[in-house]
Amino acid sequence: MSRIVVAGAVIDAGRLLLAQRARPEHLAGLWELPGGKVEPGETTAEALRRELDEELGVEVTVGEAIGAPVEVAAGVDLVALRAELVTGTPQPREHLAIAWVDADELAALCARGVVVPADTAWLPDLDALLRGE
Ligand code: DCM
Repeated sequence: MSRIVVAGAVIDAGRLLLAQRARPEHLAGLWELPGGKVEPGETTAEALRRELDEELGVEVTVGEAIGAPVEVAAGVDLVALRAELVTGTPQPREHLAIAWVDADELAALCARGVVVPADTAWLPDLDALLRGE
């Protein structure tokens, strides 16, 4: 059975929320769209709301999917969903840091190779959203 990992594209005032991974070793220090594994019985939206509450201490509303799912491991698909902050200011409870980036900053981070590889697949979609197209 395939497992789903959900990641959130939280956009506020033309900036995207990125979080810097603390683990595992091969991903530590890289920036990602925050999220995590969908547990049995959860929808992807429910899982994203839970993960962003646990990891960042924020409440979000979840919107549509962004881009296409990415297979991050055998039988593990990563999906990105739009999200908007409802309450709270993101705090890096499980990450090394958080950052709000505009379209140019996101492109620069991807070009420097400091974004989690799977997440770079969504760069065109995120770029369009951040530029308001
Ligand atoms: N993952 C990813 N990009 C994200 C979130 C997660 O590539 N934005 C990957 C990293 C792990 C797996 O999904 O291989 C599970 O994520 P986590 O360790 O955060 O539960």
